[in-house]
Amino acid sequence: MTNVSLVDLKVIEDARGKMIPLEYPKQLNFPLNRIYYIYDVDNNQTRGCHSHNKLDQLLIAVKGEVNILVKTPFEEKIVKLDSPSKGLYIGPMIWREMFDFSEDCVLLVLASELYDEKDYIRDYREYEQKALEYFRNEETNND
Ligand code: T46
Repeated sequence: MTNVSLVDLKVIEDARGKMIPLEYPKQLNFPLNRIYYIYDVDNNQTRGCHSHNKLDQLLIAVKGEVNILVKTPFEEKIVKLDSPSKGLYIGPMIWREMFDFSEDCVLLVLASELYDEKDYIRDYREYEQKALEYFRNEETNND
């Protein structure tokens, strides 16, 4: 799916346990400017329900599990994040919804930009219009 990919993160393991380093540009495809983490979310809550104009993000359930719906006007899928070694890259113009958080879930998010409310598209109709234009331009640029 355009601007979405599930990444297997390389685990460094020895007798003392496991570690996953994330470094730009080796394992991260964008320079990191912000991290945040989401936790203590009730199982009946849905978060997200928006898109970003520009932002690149990598989502990792460092503990527990959560489902992520990623959607464009043309396709959608649900990705289960249930391991600290799975990362979900979400680029620009992807609608996302996070739901079915396990009680112990800690969702870590690495982001390419500082927080900017102006980058959010929180209305689905507005998203759809902008996304149709964005993906049309992407197609033209890739011809
Ligand atoms: C995203 C998904 C995966 C800040 O002040 N700074 C921040 O860096 C962030 C992320 C949020 N906030 C404020 C803005 C809101 O007043 O925290 C409040 C909750 O944010 P929001 O409702 O946008 O949270 P989610 O879980 O719906 O979405 C978040 C990110 O905002 C979003 O970029 O892609 O996680």
